[in-house]
This record gives sequence, C-alpha cells and structure tokens, in this order.
Amino acid sequence: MCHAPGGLKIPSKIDMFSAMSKKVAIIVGSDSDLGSMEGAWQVLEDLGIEYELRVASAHRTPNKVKNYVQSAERRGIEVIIAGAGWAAHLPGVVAAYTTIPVIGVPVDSSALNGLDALLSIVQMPPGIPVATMAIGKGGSRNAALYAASILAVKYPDIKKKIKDARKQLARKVERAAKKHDR
Ligand code: C2R
Repeated sequence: MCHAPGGLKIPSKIDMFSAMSKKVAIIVGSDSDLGSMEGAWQVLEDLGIEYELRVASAHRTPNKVKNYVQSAERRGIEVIIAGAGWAAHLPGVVAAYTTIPVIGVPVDSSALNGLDALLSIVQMPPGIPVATMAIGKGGSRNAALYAASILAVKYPDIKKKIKDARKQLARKVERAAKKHDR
C-alpha cells in the first residue's frame, strides 16, 4: 500500500499483482461459520493458492453478496466456495450472480446438524448448479481440494501439488496400516 498526500491509500504495484492473482473466493454466511469453514483456507494455504475471505449473507446483506460476487468475476476470481448453515440460500444466490463455478459447504450450525443446509444447497432446481460438499469441517476441506482440481485444468503447478498431497495421504494410510494390520 502507498500513502498519497491527504492520507489516501493507493495499492502499490505489488498489492495490485497479488490482488489480481487471487483465484478463489470463500464466502461464509456468518462469522459463526468460521470454525467449520477454516479447513477451506488451511487447505488452500497448504497448496499455495491465493484466496480471499468474506462474511456476507444472502438473507441479511443481499446487496453485499450481489456486489461482491459481481466484483469477484470482474477481478478474475475463478472459483467461489460458499459455506452456510440453516436454510443455506447463500451458495445458490451466489451462483445466480455469476457463471464462476460455485462450491457449497453445508455448515452444521443448526438443531438439524447441517442436514437442512445440505438439502438447501444440494437441491438446486435445474439451471443454476452448485457443487455440494459434505457437511461441516470435512466438506470445507474438500471444497478447497475441489476448487484446486478445477484450477488444475489450467494451472499445471496446482495439478502437481494435488498429486503430491494425495501421495502424502497414501503414505499416511500406509504408516497406519503398518502399525495396525495383522
Ligand atoms: P448466526 O450465527 O449469525 O445467527 O448465523 C449462517 O451461515 C449461519 O450458519 C446462523 C447461520 O445462518 C446462516 N446464514 C445463512 C445465510 N446467511 C446466514 N444460511 C444465507 O444467506 O443463506
């Protein structure tokens, strides 16, 4: 950030470059979802994929959702992950405002433990699809991996990182097998 006369903050060239290189946007319906959703940014950070995170609600801040999604498309975001609990309309509404692929994560924040959110996200009527992950923390990690797979079609370095992560996962299973197989 550069400081111009009058206290104005102007993004430096470096800021502009890193903002442009952000490929994934994560939107959560409430800050109460952050605990369930943190696996998404942990996985993206492990894979070295730039992302941005916003709290915005289709129910409570509909204009923010619309403006943010439209700006994300203009700025070159390539995949959006949207996580919400209860009657989780957020991922579907996000998908309505863009042709960027949207991955929905049902958050287990209600008395129905996320089953309500799962059905709200997965049962999109034909026309505006949302790729739906498992409920909760596992789903948020898979959302990031799925986002990486979408990006890997275009970016060979991301493809290699996914393959390396899978090899690591296999090694973990083998280590456990060595310990327990009998
Ligand atoms: P609070 O904890 O803020 O009351 O939110 C959020 O994702 C959260 O899980 C409770 C739950 O409401 C969800 N929420 C949605 C939407 N906005 C908030 N499902 C939406 O627009 O779909």
